[in-house]
Amino acid sequence: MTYSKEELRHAMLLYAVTDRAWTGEKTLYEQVEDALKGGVTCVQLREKNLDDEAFLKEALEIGALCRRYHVPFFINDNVEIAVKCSADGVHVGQDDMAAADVRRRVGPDMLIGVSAHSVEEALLAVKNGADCLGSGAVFATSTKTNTSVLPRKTLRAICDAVDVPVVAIGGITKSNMPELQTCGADGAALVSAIFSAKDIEAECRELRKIAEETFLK
Ligand code: TZP
Ligand code: MG
Repeated sequence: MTYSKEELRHAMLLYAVTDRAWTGEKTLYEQVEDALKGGVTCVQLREKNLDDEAFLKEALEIGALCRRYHVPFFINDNVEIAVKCSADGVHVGQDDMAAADVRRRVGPDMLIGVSAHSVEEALLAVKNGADCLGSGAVFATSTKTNTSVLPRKTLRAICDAVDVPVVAIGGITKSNMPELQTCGADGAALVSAIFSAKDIEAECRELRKIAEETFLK
């Protein structure tokens, strides 16, 4: 599946980044399906501890699920897994493979997302082939340890500097999402607010409504 720039911008609206910390009663696959039913517009599979065989198996299954819902599917960090499961995209941080090397490895069609914490990082990522950016943490978070809060001014400057879609990430909840209204981002990426919810589908339905009010108006 290829996505136009406008489709990719829309995909940033409510972007679910997975975390298996809250699996148990349900599998990650079931949780992702609940999130899709609730209206998430993009899914990123983020696995920090799975071996490659288990990661690939899961990526193939969840990737197929996302395709059924016509929602773009990204793999976090692992370019080889992204290629093997024909993901729509791969998302890399500043400490992972540089965007230009990722582009050489994945070819012209796969979407590349890059984390950017400054205008310089954002411009370089786009120059090197990034299709979309993730910027944060916009609020304090305990989901990722090696991150600090990005000043709202910097987020605004990043969004102004690039013409690729930008998704805000980090500590976003239903109650603080509206604070992002004027930052220029195209949407919100969330981990714990989605995957720690008791009823993920209902939670995503509410988050989707707030995301539309925040980012589409
Ligand atoms: N990158 C910057 S903050 C973050 C990532 C992956 C974690 C976001 O998780 P949460 O639970 O939505 O704060
Ligand atoms: Mg990373």
